[in-house]
Amino acid sequence: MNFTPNFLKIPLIFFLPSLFFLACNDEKKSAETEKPKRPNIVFIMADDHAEQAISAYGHPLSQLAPTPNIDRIANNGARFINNFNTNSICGPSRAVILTGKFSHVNGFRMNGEVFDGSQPTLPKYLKKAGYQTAIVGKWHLHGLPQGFDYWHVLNDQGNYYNPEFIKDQDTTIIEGYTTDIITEMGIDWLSNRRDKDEPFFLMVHHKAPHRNWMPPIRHINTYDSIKFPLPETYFAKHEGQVASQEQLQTIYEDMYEGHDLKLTVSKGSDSLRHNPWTSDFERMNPEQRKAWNDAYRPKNDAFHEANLKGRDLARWKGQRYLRDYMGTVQAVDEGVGKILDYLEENDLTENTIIVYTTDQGFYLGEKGFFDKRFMYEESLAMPLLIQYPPVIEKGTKVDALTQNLDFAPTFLDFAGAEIPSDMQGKSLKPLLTPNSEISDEAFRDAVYYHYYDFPAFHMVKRHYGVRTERYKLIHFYDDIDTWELYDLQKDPAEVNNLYGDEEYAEIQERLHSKLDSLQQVYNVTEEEFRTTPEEKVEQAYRNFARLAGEDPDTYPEKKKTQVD
Ligand code: SGN
Ligand code: CA
Repeated sequence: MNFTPNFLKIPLIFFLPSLFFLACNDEKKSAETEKPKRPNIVFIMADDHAEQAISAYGHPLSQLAPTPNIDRIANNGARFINNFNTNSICGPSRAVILTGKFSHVNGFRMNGEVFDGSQPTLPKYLKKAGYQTAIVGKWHLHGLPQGFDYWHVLNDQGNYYNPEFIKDQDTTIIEGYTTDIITEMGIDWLSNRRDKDEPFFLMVHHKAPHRNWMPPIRHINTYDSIKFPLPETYFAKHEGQVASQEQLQTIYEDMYEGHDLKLTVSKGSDSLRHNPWTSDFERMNPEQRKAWNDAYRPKNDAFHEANLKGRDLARWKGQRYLRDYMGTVQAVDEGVGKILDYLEENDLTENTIIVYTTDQGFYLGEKGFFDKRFMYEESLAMPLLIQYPPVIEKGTKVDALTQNLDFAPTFLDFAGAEIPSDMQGKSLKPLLTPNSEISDEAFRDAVYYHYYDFPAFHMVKRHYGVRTERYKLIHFYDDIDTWELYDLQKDPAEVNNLYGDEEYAEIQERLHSKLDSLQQVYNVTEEEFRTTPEEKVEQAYRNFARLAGEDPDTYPEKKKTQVD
């Protein structure tokens, strides 16, 4: 007997091959889902964004100018509170991030050098691991980006208004405000330019809040009524700190009143006082320029009427600086919010590592300073926030001593790629994984630092040193030879140089030997301590005097007087 009714016979024969294919397909699918999921990585980096100006870090300044969107990353993931750079200056920090190697190994020691783009880098390794790679915004390594499937970068430092961007071999001016343009470029790549089936690595590099702190029109007046607290060390005398006495980055002595502080020549006028690089303002279109002048004119007029002198004038400059700086930060925060929203709306949040950081720390008036470069805390610290919901618990705080050196190994680790043995950093993944075998204390007992960019802008002497959880030892060399030692627990503002203090003799010795051993571990050779010929130092001072509109014969001497 045939139990199969005739009407079913034909269709069954007809469908058999398709059923077979379906079964195979299912098998293929399950094999695919078993493949480790490679997370996407969105790396957002600002330029010169101090921890003091990110509200997730809790500093009083930032509470008056909060960054709610950047804080979303901290709340959803981890906040590193002891993350440092290895060389506090833009290009070198970027080179360290790309290579996972110190400046003396990747070869990019100071701004103005050309990065050897042929060397292995993070984007190249990620590409090999199957990632699509892209960078938009500030590059500043001279030479064109390599290892990226897509890049569209600012020409050199870039400008705040209507900046020039380079893509392939073309340089074009893009109308608008830099931070907004860079955010849009990032979102455009995410939505229109990538292959949606592959994991991706996107670097969004902002220019802001870099000098000369020009806020977008919508934030020109945002902080007018806020009185930011100036640091206790605003009028520091730098006793026992020779390099600090000789720097040229004191807000009330070295800022250009036009270029930096947007001060006009007189009441009622819109012409700026000392303004060595006119193109920052001249490149605005008439509409931007009008909105700008209308906003600054009444504030500048009030300044002229007040006729401030001495410390009052110095304090006024500090306020103007902080208000402008925070205005540029607001646009960065809004941009971060847009990218986070985009990722959420497109179901990308679960499988994307989102990072917020900056190329180095920055002074917001501590010791009277702006800029960075020094191995002191404000400049050495690098904010670092990371979210990745499948692994990192919300509100994680990492105390370990970490560095930008660790970024490349960390991303490769999360991507499931091998970490090359010549990378000098360590993956941060264990610090982010709950109940992992490594404690914050065991991760690293000291960080090594070396700054080379002298003579250059701001005249910060060459120096290197070591920082442990509690102490810091620094050697300034080149045209000086001085050591500094700080007890960060007792003196977080680093105003008491304890080098040579009997009470600290043993600690000093321990730090010296730690420094020696780190130099050995990281292959630092004698070659690193070559000094600059005297005539070059002298020439650089004279050039900066000219730039500042000062008399080259007396400029360095001026540094010895403080506002009293
Ligand atoms: C510019 C700035 C300096 C700053 C360097 C390096 N002057 O030259 O104040 O230290 O960049 O900054 S500016 O008035 O032209 O902006 S870095 O972040 O790129 O290293
Ligand atoms: Ca920078």
